[in-house]
Amino acid sequence: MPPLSAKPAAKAAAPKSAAGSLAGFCPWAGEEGVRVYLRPVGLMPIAAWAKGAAVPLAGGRFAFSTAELIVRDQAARIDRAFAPLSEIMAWGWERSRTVAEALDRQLGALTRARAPFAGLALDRPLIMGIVNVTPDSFSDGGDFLDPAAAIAHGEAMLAAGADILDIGGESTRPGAAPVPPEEEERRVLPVIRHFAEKGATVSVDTRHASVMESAAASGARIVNDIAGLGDPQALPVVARTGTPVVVMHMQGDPGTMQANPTYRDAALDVFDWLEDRVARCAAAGVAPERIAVDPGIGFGKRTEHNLEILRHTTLYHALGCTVLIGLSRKGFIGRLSREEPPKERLAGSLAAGLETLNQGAQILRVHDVAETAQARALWEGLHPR
Ligand code: HH2
Repeated sequence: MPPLSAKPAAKAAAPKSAAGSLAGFCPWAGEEGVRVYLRPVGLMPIAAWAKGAAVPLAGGRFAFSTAELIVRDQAARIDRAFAPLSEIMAWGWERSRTVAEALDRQLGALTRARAPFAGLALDRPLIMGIVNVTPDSFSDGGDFLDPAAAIAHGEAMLAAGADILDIGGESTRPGAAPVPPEEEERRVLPVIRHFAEKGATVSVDTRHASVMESAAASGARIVNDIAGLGDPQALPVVARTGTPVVVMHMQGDPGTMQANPTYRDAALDVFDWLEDRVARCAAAGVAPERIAVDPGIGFGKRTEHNLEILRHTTLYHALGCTVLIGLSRKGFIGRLSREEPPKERLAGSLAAGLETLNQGAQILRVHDVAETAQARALWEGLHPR
């Protein structure tokens, strides 16, 4: 092994430029249609910010001074480099004003402190407990179809530390058949009313605008839409009711999404798609503070797509919204392990969930609230504010 002080040869020959090691990086970055992305890496404790060594990540417990700079065009070209932020910003100005401004916008969104989401402070990771009032959900179908069972389950989740209850009446597992909105309402509204009357923060897990509207009227404070506001009436309903919204990415629809999902680059394609949805929301008067973005683990994604997206969790903070991750008990956990059935995927769910917390994710959507709350307590102890 060379001595630690040995300097790489390339460093001695680096050209004199404020962009340092990036001086010759990606000469085509200023061309029309090229996109740049910033993925914070090497996260440090937030105390590094007070010491002036780094900038804060989304107002949370981490700070960063280095990022992966990713540049790609509309075709197949993609370049990646790791560098200090100061070099990345200098490089941007050396390429073009448009590149520099795009980087500046992303850095602003990455570092901005986050307002509360649906009235809930984001000073600790939030736990969204899943209440599936369905006969056929992939991991607990039929367990809570009866409203009394769903209510008892939600009560137990609140007692165990859930910050939000996500109540859904349609399974979206791969191959699931759609449920008519009237049936969905029949399943979820009594449960939503019960928890709203208790003052709990309730989200409705639906892709149907009519269900969003009736759920909001019944006290749901958040709309969670796996179709990313695909129903043409969904965005108008969200804008009109003033409800905060979870915008999730899905490729295709549940019936066919796992047939042959393809991406140029999964993490970046999902980023672009979410960015477009956030822009559409802004145009309709729904500000980023009212939006949680979710890359949609398992929705039209193979195992390697899911892993690539999870590795890039910090990238999504550049959208300027809350970041929500739902990976609890999902199929890729079994595929990476020993093909355990869904109810035996808790350890993998916690391991991957903690990995996303280590990248600043603000909300975890989970089936196992008590166990996640214990993991969060440990995580909070290890990462003081
Ligand atoms: N995953 C499921 C359902 N809704 N919403 C968001 N925002 N993110 C997710 O990852 C997500 C979601 C699937 O999980 P589950 O509800 O347990 O299963 P099913 O759809 O079979 O009811």
